[in-house]
Amino acid sequence: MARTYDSNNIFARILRGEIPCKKVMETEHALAFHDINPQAPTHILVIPKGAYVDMDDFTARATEAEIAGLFRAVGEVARQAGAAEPGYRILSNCGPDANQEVPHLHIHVFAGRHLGRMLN
Ligand code: IU
Repeated sequence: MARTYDSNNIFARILRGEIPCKKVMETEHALAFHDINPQAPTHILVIPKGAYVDMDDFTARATEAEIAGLFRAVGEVARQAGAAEPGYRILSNCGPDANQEVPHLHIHVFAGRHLGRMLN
């Protein structure tokens, strides 16, 4: 069953402007900002503006425009970071087994070093 959205989670508060972030890009459907605890030289989080807990929730309820908007933003963020070449990794933790920390969908964009086979 889908998890309930907590509108006081930290990323919801960032979206409402209650907490600052190091913004990278903002579009109609997405906000991108630097991760506070970067795991690579480039570590950016891209989040939908809508209230979605995780990828499961997003892919079940989001509109086509929201889905396209989020993924366009991910690609754009990576290009702007100069990461399209030599490459980057995207990752989204969904739920407790994936150790999802913040219950608002976020896509990690890692770049700027050789990333090995997996990040955990
Ligand atoms: P996770 O996929 O839910 O495990 O990742 C949450 C990320 O959010 C993690 O990389 C944190 O460093 C990051 N983060 C942040 O950028 N700003 C914050 O205020 C908090 C977490 I709390």
